[in-house]
Amino acid sequence: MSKSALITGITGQDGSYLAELLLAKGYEVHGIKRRASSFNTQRIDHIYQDPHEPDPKLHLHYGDLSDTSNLTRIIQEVQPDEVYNLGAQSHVAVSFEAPEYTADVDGLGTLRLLEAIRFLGLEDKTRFYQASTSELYGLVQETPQRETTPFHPRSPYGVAKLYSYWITVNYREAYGMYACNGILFNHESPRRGETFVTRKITRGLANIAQGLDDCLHMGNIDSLRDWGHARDYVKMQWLMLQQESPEDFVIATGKQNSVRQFIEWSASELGIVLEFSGEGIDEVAIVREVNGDKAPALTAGDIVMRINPRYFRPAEVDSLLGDPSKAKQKLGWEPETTVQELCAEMIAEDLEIARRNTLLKEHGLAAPVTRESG
Ligand code: NDP
Ligand code: GDR
Repeated sequence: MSKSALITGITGQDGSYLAELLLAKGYEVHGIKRRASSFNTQRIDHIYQDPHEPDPKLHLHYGDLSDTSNLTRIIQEVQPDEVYNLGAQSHVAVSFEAPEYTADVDGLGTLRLLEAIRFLGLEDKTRFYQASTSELYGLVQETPQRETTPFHPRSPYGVAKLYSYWITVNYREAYGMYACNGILFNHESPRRGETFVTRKITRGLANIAQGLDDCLHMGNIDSLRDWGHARDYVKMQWLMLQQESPEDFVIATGKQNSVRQFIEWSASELGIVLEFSGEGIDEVAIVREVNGDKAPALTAGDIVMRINPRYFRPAEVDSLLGDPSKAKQKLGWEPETTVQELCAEMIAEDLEIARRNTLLKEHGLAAPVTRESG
């Protein structure tokens, strides 16, 4: 009998990679998707299986983490061996604008799932993975951050995730459930949402290089992050549920870089040599050289990045660096992709999209390239 898994957030970056992984392992995969007024399944369209065909292995259910009865009904129907709680309002800056919604979905949503498992008497059968985050460390108390580092979240998102972290530990301790937290540091991919910083940069610069946009407007480019590839990280999510007993793990690369560095790498992948000039909110990135044919719209002297206070957060997490020693030792974790390889992959895909849009534009067919804020 194949195992069954339920993924909340299956339409997101991680959900799509995890669904691919579990299908390849022979799982029957169930995912919760939100009702939206337009299609929101682009990231999983390539693995979609027609429910009208016999014996599909991928099933989508309408649902929402704010809806207890809906979650309970889905878990009752699916009787999953594993639940991966990846669904969340996952944007830190947005959480300052929608703190109550974020608390409901990212905090109480986790409780609703755990309580549904318990209420249905599945606590011995169903294993539970909680998508915890390096944002728990916030104002860091120790560098690098490990499983034992104290938490000090700095956003409504971080605080909501803190509740989820502890309620997961609590259900493990109180009811003996196999429930664990993956404390994952930032992980990116070509499927990353367009308003997270790496994708904003790769998509923005690719568009600028092709003449579809003129300038990136950025926030705190001195911010330091430990970036890995989402495809590598979902393997650890699965592995955490395959251990003899449930434990919490930090997943990170152990390497740190600045947002400014990520901008430089992205430009360099496009054949652009950048120079940063000015200080604080007056800092700009100027094109010094253009090599190759990837940036036909640019010439030396063009300004491609400016700082805009709009993208500063009321409270910032300045520096994160993970220590993945425990995962290395117990899960055999080795990140397979370096941050430069990640950046190259993201630029390659965003350049391809920008070139397609340019071609459409030349034929009077282009959909406008949306400038996402965030
Ligand atoms: P995404 O933002 O790409 O995906 C979030 C998913 O959650 C989407 O499928 C979204 O649906 C869904 N969702 C949002 N609100 C609700 C809701 N009310 N009810 C049900 N589903 C909802 O995030 P990632 O894939 O990057 O991250 C996955 C999880 O891991 C998140 O919980 C995130 O907080 C956490 N995390 C992420 C890290 C990262 O660097 N990526 C690091 C550490 C933790 P829709 O597509 O309709 O918007
Ligand atoms: P983060 O990711 O807040 O770490 O949360 P994000 O990519 O949004 O920001 C990283 C850093 O870059 C700085 N920054 C900007 N960020 C955005 N989005 N837009 C900008 O213009 C900009 N300029 C500078 C930010 O201030 C920040 O310091 C992500 C999410 O995936 C969470 O769900 C997850 O829990 C954590 O990673 C780990």
